[in-house]
Amino acid sequence: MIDNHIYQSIIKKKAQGLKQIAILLDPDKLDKENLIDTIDKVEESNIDFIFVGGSLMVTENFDDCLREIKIRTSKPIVIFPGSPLQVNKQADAILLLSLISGRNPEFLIGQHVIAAPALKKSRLEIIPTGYILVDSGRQTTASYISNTTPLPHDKGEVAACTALAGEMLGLKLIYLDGGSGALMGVSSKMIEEVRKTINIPIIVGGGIKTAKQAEEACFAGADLIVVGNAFEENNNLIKEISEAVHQTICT
Ligand code: 1GP
Repeated sequence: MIDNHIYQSIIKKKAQGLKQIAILLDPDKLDKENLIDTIDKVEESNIDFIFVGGSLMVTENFDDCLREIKIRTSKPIVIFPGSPLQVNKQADAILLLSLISGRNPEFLIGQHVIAAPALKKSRLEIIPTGYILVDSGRQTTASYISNTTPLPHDKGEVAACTALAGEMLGLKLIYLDGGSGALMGVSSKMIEEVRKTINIPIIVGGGIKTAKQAEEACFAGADLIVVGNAFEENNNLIKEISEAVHQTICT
């Protein structure tokens, strides 16, 4: 798929003031039975996207996991890659992440150069995304692996300037992430400051465990919420949180 219809669908929903939600699946953490059960729950819910990825690839499940998801659902599959090894043409799109909160050239451009030929061949829809890792109260795998310092939790103005620079550089989405299993999610204040500063859609994830947290992030200006750990722990939350997100309309 080489058009940009997934990105356009996000833009369209944003223009209507509608909010969206993605479940994040980490193939390392799911055996086949769990995966099938989770996808059944996703099918019963109004989850908009299935994000697949992880900081590491400890198992060899990545390819099988994507195949299994594709068999069981027609929801769009978007790779949220931890490394160039996660480029896989079975998905529909990939977030091409530039870690703009960090100052490690490998994650700003180095890995992208390595991945570029495989990305081109994959024919995936490529969505250039400014990834802003926000301090969440403890070191996360993402900050450790990327060898970058997360943006301070209470520095909304730094997040806003970082996002603005990303937008000016032509990035299409900004992802504010506390990191997987964050103790504190990204604050509403930070989301609001970023929302006031940029026009492109904002993704928020990391540590969202309840419908209330998801709603607050939406009201603050998030366009797309990502939930991983909370759904892994209790997949009955998939329906509840996705309904809460869709009921949040901001104009
Ligand atoms: C992590 O934003 C994602 O990069 C999701 O985080 O697993 O904490 O929901 P959680």
